[in-house]
Amino acid sequence: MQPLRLYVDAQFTSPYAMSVFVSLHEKGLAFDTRTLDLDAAQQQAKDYTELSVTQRVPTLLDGDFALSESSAITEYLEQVYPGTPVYPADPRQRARARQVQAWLRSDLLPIRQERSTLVVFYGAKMPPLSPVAQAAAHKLLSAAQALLAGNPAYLFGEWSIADVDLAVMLNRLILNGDEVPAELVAYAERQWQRPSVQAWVNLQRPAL
Ligand SMILES: N[C@@H](CCC(=O)N[C@@H](CS)C(=O)NCC(=O)O)C(=O)O
Repeated sequence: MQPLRLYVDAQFTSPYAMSVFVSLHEKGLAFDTRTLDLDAAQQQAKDYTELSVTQRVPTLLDGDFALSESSAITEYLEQVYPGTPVYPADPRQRARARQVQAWLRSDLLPIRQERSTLVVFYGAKMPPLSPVAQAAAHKLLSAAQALLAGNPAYLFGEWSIADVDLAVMLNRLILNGDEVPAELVAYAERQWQRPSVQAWVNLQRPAL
């Protein structure tokens, strides 16, 4: 059988590519990785656009089936390779996990702009947050505190892929040295220690 193939960015800084990479690891699925230099617009090359109509990473190739959009990919993996789950089993918890994923991908834009994942994966340091980004950070932190009321180890009882997505967003602030409540720092550190996450964090990155 053909192994799965995952297309990611060459700097391994895409939080969306990371989310799929971690899911594949957690599921113990064999896959190879292909990198695209986004700065050189390789995502617009004809070969790639034939696989990915969105011209973005990640894209998963499973045989002759190519799929983009990270949370669509992880849901596909969950359905087709259910062995080791990356989503909660309970329908309401699973819906909440999807809610967290969708929210992190569609909201909080000022944080994503002012705290790029170069902070997370290259140790970059960015200037203080603008007022609009401070407001977004406040929203992120109060939502995270509400979701993690009582300080559980994970959002939904057991680990799920939503924990990794939330930890990346928190680490945009934490690793820049922005103020984040201690219990959220501890939560993000816990997610970061996971071997599947470390596998992504420790990838050999090209110099900037
Ligand atoms: N909603 C998408 C976002 C994917 C995305 O924005 N990928 C970025 C890298 S982080 C990309 O491919 N950018 C290249 C471009 O926009 O040309 C997902 O979850 O997969």
